[in-house]
Amino acid sequence: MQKIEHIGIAVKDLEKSEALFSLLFGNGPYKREFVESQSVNTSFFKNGPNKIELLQGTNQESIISKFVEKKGEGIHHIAFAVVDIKHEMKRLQTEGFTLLNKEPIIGADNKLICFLHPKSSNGVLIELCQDRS
Ligand code: CMX
Repeated sequence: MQKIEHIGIAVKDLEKSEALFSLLFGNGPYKREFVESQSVNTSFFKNGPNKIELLQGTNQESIISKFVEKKGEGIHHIAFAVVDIKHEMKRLQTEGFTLLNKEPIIGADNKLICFLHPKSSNGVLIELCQDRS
């Protein structure tokens, strides 16, 4: 497990939040992406070495829409970079963490990803990210 790759923030209105975070960082997003597998529209910001992903659900059934409905806007997950996602998935499963994906899936920003259930990690939704390029 390596550095924090990004922090995901669930929002209601991506355009409004893009404007807000652009003011916060003094920079606009460097990328917008629709992630079909997750039913989300995303917007990525870089601030120094840090990366922030804003997420808005694309329909009512989206995990992000449900999260915002239940808990309100805010930090949704912390993603960690990994070199070999399959190896990390095996290791973490052996250590007792609950994996939400049996196999890595394709996520935003050209990554292979896997989530750990927050109930197995002290209430924090953790994402593993491996570069695809
Ligand atoms: N962080 C911490 N806890 C969370 C959470 C989150 N992001 N989302 C849900 N929970 C908690 C809830 O508070 C709830 O806890 P209680 O039982 O104590 O109330 C419990 O998990 C179950 O929550 P739920 O609302 O019933 O939601 P589900 O069980 O249907 O789904 C989860 C929860 C984690 C399995 C689901 O969100 C998931 O599969 N996440 C992984 C995929 C994902 O998050 N995709 C969106 C991001 C995509 C991207 O980054 O591109």
